[in-house]
Amino acid sequence: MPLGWVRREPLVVQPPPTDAVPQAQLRAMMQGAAPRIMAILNATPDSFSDGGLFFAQQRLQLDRVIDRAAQLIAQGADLLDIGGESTRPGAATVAVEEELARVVPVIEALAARFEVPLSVDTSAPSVMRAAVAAGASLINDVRALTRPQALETAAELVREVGVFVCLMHSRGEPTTMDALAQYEAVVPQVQAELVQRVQAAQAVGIAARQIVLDPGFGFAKNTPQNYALLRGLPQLAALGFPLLVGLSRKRMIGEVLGVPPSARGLGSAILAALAVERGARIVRVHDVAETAQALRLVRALQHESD
Ligand code: YH5
Repeated sequence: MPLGWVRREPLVVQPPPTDAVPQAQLRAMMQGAAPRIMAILNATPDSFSDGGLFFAQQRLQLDRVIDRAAQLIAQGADLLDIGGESTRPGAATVAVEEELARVVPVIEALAARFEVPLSVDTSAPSVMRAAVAAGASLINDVRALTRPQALETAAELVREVGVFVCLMHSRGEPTTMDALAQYEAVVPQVQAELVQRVQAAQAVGIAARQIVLDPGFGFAKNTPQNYALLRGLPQLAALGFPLLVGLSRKRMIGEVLGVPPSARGLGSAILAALAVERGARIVRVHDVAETAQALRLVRALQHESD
C-alpha cells in the first residue's frame, strides 16, 4: 500500500479529461495583461504524521487540503500548484507510487470542486499523465522535461488535452545543484539553457504557445546570482514566452533579511511585485493575500486593469 491519501469512493463525477475549460482559462491568463497568482499547495504528509495513515486520517488530510485550497482561492489565487515531492534544494526524491498516491486524489478532489486551473509540480511521466487525467492543465516540471520519457509524455498530453508546460531552469539534481551554481554571466547562460529546453520541447511537437518559462530562482544559483537574474528578467521576458517565477520564502530573501522562512512573507510580496514590474506573468507563492495586494499596487502603478 503506497503512503499518502487513498480515495475509497468517488467524491464527485469528474468532467471528461478533454474538457477544455481550464485550458481556455489558462490561455486567457497567458495572453492577458494582468499578472496571475499561482498558489503553492503541498500534497505532502504533515511532518507530524509518519505517512502510514489510516483511511479515516487520510480522508481528514484530504479535507484539510480542500479547505486550504478554498482559502487560497478566496485570497486571490488564480491557479493552484499541487506537488507531492519536495523539490527544495537538497531534498530526497520520492518514489513515483508515493507521489501518485499523494497528488492524484488531491487533483481529483480540487478539479471537482473549484474552477481555478490546476498545475502539477512533477518530473515523473506517470504522474504527469495521471494528474492530467485527474484534471491538471499545467505541468510544472522543475527538471524541464529532462527525465526519460518526460518530453514524449508531455508532448502527448499537449496534443491530446492541450495542457501547458512550464520549463524551469536548473542544473543537475537537487542534491548536486549547489556545486553547479557557476556562471560567467548568469542571465545569458540561463537564457541559453532555457532556449535549449524550448528546442527540445519543440522537437517532440510541443507548440511554443503551450510553453511557459521559469528562471528557477534558487535552483543552481546563489543569492547574488538570483538577484542578477531578477534584474535581468526583462531580457528573459523578451524571448516572448510567458514567465513564471518562484521567489516565495526562498533563501535569497532570508540571506538578505536574516529571517526564517516563516518571516519572509513581506519580502516575498515585494520581490513578487518587482518581478511582475520586470515582466513576470505568473508568480508562484505561499502568501496569496499579501501577494494579491502587492500585485494590485503594481497594476495601479502601471495604470492598467484587466
Ligand atoms: C520555482 O521557482 N520552486 S520548490 C526553498 C525555500 C522556500 C521555497 C525556505 N517549485 C519553484 O518553493 N516551480 C519550487 O526556502 C517551483 N518555479 C517553479 N516553476 C522550491 C520552493 C522553496 C524552496
